[in-house]
Amino acid sequence: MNILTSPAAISFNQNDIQIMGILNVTPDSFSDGGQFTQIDNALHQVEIMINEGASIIDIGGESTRPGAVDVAESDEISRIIPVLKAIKARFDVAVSIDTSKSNVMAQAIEYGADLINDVRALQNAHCVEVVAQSSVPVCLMHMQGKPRTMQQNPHYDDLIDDISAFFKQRIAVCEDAGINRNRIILDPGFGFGKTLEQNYQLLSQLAAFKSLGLPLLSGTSRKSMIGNLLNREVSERLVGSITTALLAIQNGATIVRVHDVKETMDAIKILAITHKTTCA
Ligand code: 8Y7
Repeated sequence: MNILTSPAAISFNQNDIQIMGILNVTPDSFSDGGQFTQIDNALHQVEIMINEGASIIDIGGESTRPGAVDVAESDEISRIIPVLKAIKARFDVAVSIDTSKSNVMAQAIEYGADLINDVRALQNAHCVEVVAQSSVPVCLMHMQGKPRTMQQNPHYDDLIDDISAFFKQRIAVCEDAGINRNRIILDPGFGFGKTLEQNYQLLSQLAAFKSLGLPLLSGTSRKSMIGNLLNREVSERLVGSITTALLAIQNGATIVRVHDVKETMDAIKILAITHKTTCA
């Protein structure tokens, strides 16, 4: 186990652990109140996360929390692209763009995005083609339903089998379009159409997806699966976030998407040394 810190590209080596720091540029983001909408604030926040050990910064312009409404493409572009440009001009860090819209993907790729992070796994129109025409890696996340209604009674015949089948189908679509397997990262999508029990089953059985042979990304930071289990407000979910991140890594995740980079890094360093590690 080797902890990659910046500068770094996205690593596909199963021994490399990477922290993806969340930078939200949506005005209605539920956990930072949209306070980083200004570019200067965004850059400041990015610099802190890099210094704390994030090697990937994830920028999102659309809130996908349960109940969230759709954001216009032009709004997403005007939120994301200036921040992407500013980060790439200033820092040597991999930038991930959290979007499901093909035109946002295309512009982001043009301005140097290092990863497309799509919670809809490239299912929207033209997304597969846009990514195929580039050489950028993509994270395919599983979601059941749509953000507005996904937490209303999610159902699976078999949670792990159903999500595995979804991954296989999306990988096949990508490969057919010319996206090589070695550009694909998988994410089971904690909180996206899953009950509390299903989220914790996923966390404990994450290793089941390793048989697909692709890197696994896990995003549990500050989510309801923590709040609802522990009865904690968003601001009180740090311990739960770190604990779930660590469990995800122990169960096979190599990238963790987090708000609290410094604290997560402390925990990962302790995990890594027990795996006889050199920390980068
Ligand atoms: C995830 C994500 C969100 C996740 C990946 C939140 C954009 C909700 N969650 N992307 N995005 N995985 N890959 O609470 O779990 O951060 S948004």
